[in-house]
Amino acid sequence: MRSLSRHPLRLLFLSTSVGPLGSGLGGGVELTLHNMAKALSDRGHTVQIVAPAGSVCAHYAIAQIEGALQPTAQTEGRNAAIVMPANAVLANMWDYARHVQAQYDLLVNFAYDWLPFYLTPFFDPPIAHLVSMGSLTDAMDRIIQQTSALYPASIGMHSQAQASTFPAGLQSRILGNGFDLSLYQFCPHPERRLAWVGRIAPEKGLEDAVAAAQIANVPLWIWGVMQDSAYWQQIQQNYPTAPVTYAGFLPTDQLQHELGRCQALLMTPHWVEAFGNVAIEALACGVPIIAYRRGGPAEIVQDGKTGWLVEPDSVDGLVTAIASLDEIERQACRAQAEAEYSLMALGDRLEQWFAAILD
Ligand code: HBI
Repeated sequence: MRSLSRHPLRLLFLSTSVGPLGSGLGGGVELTLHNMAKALSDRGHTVQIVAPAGSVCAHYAIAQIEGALQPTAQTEGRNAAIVMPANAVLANMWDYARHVQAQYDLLVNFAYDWLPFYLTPFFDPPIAHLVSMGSLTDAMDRIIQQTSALYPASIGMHSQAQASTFPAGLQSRILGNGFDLSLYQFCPHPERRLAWVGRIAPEKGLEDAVAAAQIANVPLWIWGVMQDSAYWQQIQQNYPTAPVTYAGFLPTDQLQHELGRCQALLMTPHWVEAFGNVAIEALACGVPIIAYRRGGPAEIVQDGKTGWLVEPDSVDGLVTAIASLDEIERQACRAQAEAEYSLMALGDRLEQWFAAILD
């Protein structure tokens, strides 16, 4: 087996199929792929990316593949059949991989789709699968289970909560995530305002944060893609006098500047968030997190030290936590990001994962 420290690996990253890298259509997995490429190339491994045409990812080499984008898994029903559009970019990406596979030690799949899992036994180099969301459909549960049974070390996930949404017995390695913390500035003295960051959509539970801000009478600033404007209109009708400002979608460098000047980040998910990248971005700026005890964020927040964990769906719990923010040291938040979620920490976890697969 190639020992990682002496022999750098030649890695082929196969991106999500729902949109070109840089379009935002791939959501959190775009940031995850970029951070993993940086963590691994920083320590000498070579990374080649395969992604839908029109992709951009810093200075990494990208094979741009034409074809029809995949429908998003989270909009399919639990018992949805597997869909392969004509001239599917997903199929074309894996046909490209078939031709170049001999040049790589390991393939890493970032698509939450049936085909890459099904193809695993047909390829010579091993395939590591980064599963980026919780259980969504029976077909995906089955093929992930079958792949894990054949290749026990091959399934990677972000959090235990995410892994627990899949049928019992599925073996997976919990990777957390990692960020280039030099992009995030620590802010010791915030303004009197709270933050909420994410897609404006029902599963994110924005209405609870608005209700809490109204009761606590603290301004709430909201950043994120306006995915469901009817939902946002409904919130404004239900809370006409709430002290809230919707400030649009910001790229990382501007977001971290605004987020850093907030007293806390409110995380109010009504679904099981696989991880919660924005929680780490907040910690990196010294911003405490107030989150429902649900999903990935519940494994990130150190209750009472880097934020407060609240009874799920309890607005009163959010209000009590807002009143207790002065007990949290902002420096402890930055320290946790550096200890657990740096690119170095992620790189170590990835090398351990790859070594387990290559054994
Ligand atoms: N849906 N079919 C499909 N394939 C993906 O790779 C995919 C998706 N929906 C969302 C998504 N990826 C990413 O935005 C999340 O993994 C973050």
